[in-house]
This record gives sequence, C-alpha cells and structure tokens, in this order.
Amino acid sequence: MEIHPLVTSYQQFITNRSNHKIGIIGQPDAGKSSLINALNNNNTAHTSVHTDATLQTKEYAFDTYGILVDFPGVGTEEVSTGYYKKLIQQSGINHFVYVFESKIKEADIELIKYLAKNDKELILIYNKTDALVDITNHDTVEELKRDKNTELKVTLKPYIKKPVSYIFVSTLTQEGLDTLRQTITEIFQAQQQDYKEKYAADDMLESYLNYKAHSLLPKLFTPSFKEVVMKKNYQSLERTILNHFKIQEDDVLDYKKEWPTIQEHIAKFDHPEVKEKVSGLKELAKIAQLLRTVFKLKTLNPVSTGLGALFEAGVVNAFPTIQGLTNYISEIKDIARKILEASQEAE
Ligand SMILES: Nc1nc2c(ncn2[C@@H]2O[C@H](COP(=O)(O)OP(=O)(O)O)[C@@H](O)[C@H]2O)c(=O)[nH]1
Ligand SMILES: [Mg+2]
Repeated sequence: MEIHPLVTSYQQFITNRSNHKIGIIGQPDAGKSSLINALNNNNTAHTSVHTDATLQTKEYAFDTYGILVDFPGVGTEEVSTGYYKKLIQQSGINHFVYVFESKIKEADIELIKYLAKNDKELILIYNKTDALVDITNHDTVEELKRDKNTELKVTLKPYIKKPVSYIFVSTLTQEGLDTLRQTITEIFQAQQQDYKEKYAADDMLESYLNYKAHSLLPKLFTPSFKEVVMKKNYQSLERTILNHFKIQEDDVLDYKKEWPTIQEHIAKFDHPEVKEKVSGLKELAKIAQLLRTVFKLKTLNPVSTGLGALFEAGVVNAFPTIQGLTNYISEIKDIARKILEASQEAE
C-alpha cells in the first residue's frame, strides 16, 4: 500500500528525534573504513594505504534501519582534537565504535575522556589482530591480547567506571567480525525499538501536530492575507491549509461527513450579538489569545504583518474571521490526527 504523505512526514519527524546511527571513530589508519566495508560485505567506504583519507564524516547504511558513520582519524595533523569533538557533538550520535591498532595515545585518551563525560556509549575495538605478533616470539597471541586489555583497563580507569575490554578483530582474517556485527545489530535493534515507541507515543503525535500548526503561520498571514479576507476568498486559504497538512480530498471524505469550509465556520460567529460583545481593543486581545492557543505562540510576531494589515485596512470585527479560520484549522488538524493515529495502530 502506498504510504500517505502525511505519514511519511511524521516518520521523518520521529526519525529526526531518534538515534539510528553508530559512529566509527579511532586511531588514524586503524581500519575504520575497512571495518565498515567488512561489516557491510561490500566495498563502499573509502580506505587508504597511506594517511587517513577521511576529513569529514560519511554515512553508510548498515541495514534497513541503522547507519554507520565513518569518522576521520583521531590525532592527525589535519584534524585537531578540538575539531574532532565538534564533529562528534554535531553528529548527535550516542554510540561509538572506537578502533585501535596500536598503543593508546594522548589524543585517544583526550577523546575518550570527552566521550565518557558526554555519556556516549563506547565499543572498544582492537583491529589488525592478524599483525599482533611478538617479534621476540616469547608471548603467544593470547598473552599479547591480555596485555592489550590490561593497558586498556589501566589507562581508561580514571574515565570509564564500568569494566572495559577490547573486541579483537581483523578485517583481513575476519576474526571477531561476527561478534562486532552482533553487537552493532543489537544497538540498532534497541534504537529501532525506541523509534517505534516514540512513533506510537501520544505526546509525540501532539508535538508533531503543533509543529505543523506553527509552521503553517507564515503561509497564512502573508502580506496578501488582508486582500484574501476582504474579498472573502477563503478557498485559497483552505487550499493552503489542506496542502500544508498534506490532507487530500479522499481523506476529508473518509473522516468527515461534510466538506468543511472556512465560510461556514465564520457564519457561526458572525451574529450581531457576538459582534456587539467584542469590539475594538478588546477584540484585538481576544484574537491574540485565540491565535496563541491554536498555534502555541509565545509572541504574535510571526502573524503581526498579516494582522496589522487587517487592522490598518479597518476591517471591523475581524474576530469572527479569525475564529472561523482557526476552527477550520482545528478541524483539518483533527483529520491529520486521525490519519496518524491509524498509522500508529498499523505499526
Ligand atoms: N593487516 C591488516 N591491515 C588492515 C586491516 N584492516 C585494515 N587494514 C589496512 O590498514 C590501512 C588503513 O585502513 P583504513 O580502513 O583506510 O583505515 P582508516 O583510516 O581507519 O579508515 C589500509 O591499508 C588497510 O588495508 C587488518 O585487519 N589487518
Ligand atoms: Mg577512513
């Protein structure tokens, strides 16, 4: 079935508020990009023999949900630790795979300290295990790995409370790749679960609808708002509102018995008795109150152009018009809510 454009827009809204990324960071030339390729079983990330080729982050789809983000190397001439911290912060990512291939360096410690302080989750990787050999041939590979873990524990003890150890991997021999793939898959599954919970949450739906109402303002209260109102050309406003909420004719027919119009809503308030009660300054105050509630506004700045023009033109009793307009918007918002509620149940 075709996905409703409003549903697509809500999905994007939730995606933007959910984590679905894992950052691959660590020492230069440690094999970060190679790991992304190995995990994906295809060659997409750019790897390099000489220096770390990545200066910016690059994203690679891991599965239908998760994205692996390739970072530059930590502690190179090109990328200062300050710039690196900024990259991490801007990414908004919470989970990181930190890749080592040699002794832990000053720059690594500084970055890990920063990550721990910012409550980021860390998976520690020791790559190129195939090259882990003792030149004097005294120690076995197992002993070398144990020493590496000891170095890790001792060095990171001041910064990370929980016990730490490496996942030993090699993109060359495939060692440890299944374990790493499994760990990453579990993180993405948890993130996807979180996405689903957010998608189904009532308060997320309300905050999306409020965001939609809010972003409708500049489209309605344009400099031509006055003309539209004076000519009672409400269809153009209706079209703007329907388009903005991505509501189609079929939707209106599905969820409403009658076709709502602004004119009809205005008529309900355009009685002489109602008119007499509100006038002048009092009217302006009422309009302001109404708009603040409907659009969740802190100030009236975004609508002042349109409203100002209305009052300059001496449109008396603008209250029924604004009331009719906002009631119409509420009705369309209700249809949008129902469409999205149906999609929440279908999830
Ligand atoms: N021996 C060995 N070399 C590797 C391994 N993984 C990557 N490399 C090599 O390390 C170099 C740097 O790899 P790259 O993925 O570009 O590292 P990045 O800078 O961390 O992204 C390349 O020449 C890779 O072929 C590994 O597991 N074993
Ligand atoms: Mg790279």
